[in-house]
Amino acid sequence: MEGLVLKSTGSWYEVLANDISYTCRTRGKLRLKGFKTTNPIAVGDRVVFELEDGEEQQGVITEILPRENYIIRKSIKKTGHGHILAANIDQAVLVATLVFPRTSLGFIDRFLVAAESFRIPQVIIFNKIDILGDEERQIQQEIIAKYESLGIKCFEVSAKDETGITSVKNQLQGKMSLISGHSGVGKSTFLNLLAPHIEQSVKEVSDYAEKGVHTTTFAEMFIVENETFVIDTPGIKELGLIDIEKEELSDYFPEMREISDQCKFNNCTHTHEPKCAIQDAVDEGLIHETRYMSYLSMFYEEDSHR
Ligand SMILES: Nc1nc2c(ncn2[C@@H]2O[C@H](COP(=O)(O)OP(=O)(O)O)[C@@H](O)[C@H]2O)c(=O)[nH]1
Ligand SMILES: [Mg+2]
Ligand SMILES: [Zn+2]
Repeated sequence: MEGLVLKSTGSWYEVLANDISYTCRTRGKLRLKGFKTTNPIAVGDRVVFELEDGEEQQGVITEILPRENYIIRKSIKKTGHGHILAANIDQAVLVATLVFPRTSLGFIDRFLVAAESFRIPQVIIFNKIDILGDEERQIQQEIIAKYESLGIKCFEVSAKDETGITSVKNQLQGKMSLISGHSGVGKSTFLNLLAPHIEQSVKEVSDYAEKGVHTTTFAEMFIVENETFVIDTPGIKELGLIDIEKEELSDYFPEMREISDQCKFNNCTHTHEPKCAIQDAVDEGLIHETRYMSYLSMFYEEDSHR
């Protein structure tokens, strides 16, 4: 049988096949070629499994089907190994808020760059528009115009009074989406609205302020409806920028990638070099200054801070 991994604990997996959920384990060593990972199978993997003798809902995974993409970070436990967080993601969705809490542009760019490095299309949902004043709404629309010019779909919603939810539903329909964002932006409220059966616990923002508590600690997939899945991730750290080399960073800023071959030096880092197409584009207003600032901030970041 073929199925989709909804949950992975490391020792057993929840696999969905024909609307039925099976508890599966693996037998022996199961690995995709060329991979050194601490976990062979991740949420989102499509697998082949067979039922255990005499069992109706317990199986053994025998094969992992090739992945469209996957999100990996360096393993903290085993050097030279990766840890796969999720596989086969159709889109990475960031839930952001202009206020309460404020999602910084630097944080948004980090998320976009990480997703871009895994070749996953990005979507931004700006939540809590019900509490924005006119001026804030204006600022938000300018931010949206900026990201939409980069080809990123943006939505303005209020999970509280259910404004703008239908268009987001359409965007998620039939896809496997990874949902991320700071604690308190309203991810759980939003997921509950999409699929009340998910029953995520909603926490007051002030509850988090104490210690940055996370209610979700590992990636888990939820079925919104037939063929529509969301994976709730604990946060941006889970996406991680750890594996991006400085030299390739500008490749993950689409507007920089487009013109970097016009720099005078082919090893241009776009930080101080003369005749740099990217620095020129910033000066001319063709590349947004905040995007370039995000680039510099990621570029100069010490490895230990990543
Ligand atoms: N005003 C307003 N509050 C919201 C909205 N969405 C969520 N909240 C509130 O924000 C707080 C955090 O929500 P929660 O869903 O737990 O955020 P999560 O940490 O991202 O899962 C809760 O008090 C929610 O009631 C919204 O659209 N407008
Ligand atoms: Mg939550
Ligand atoms: Zn350059």
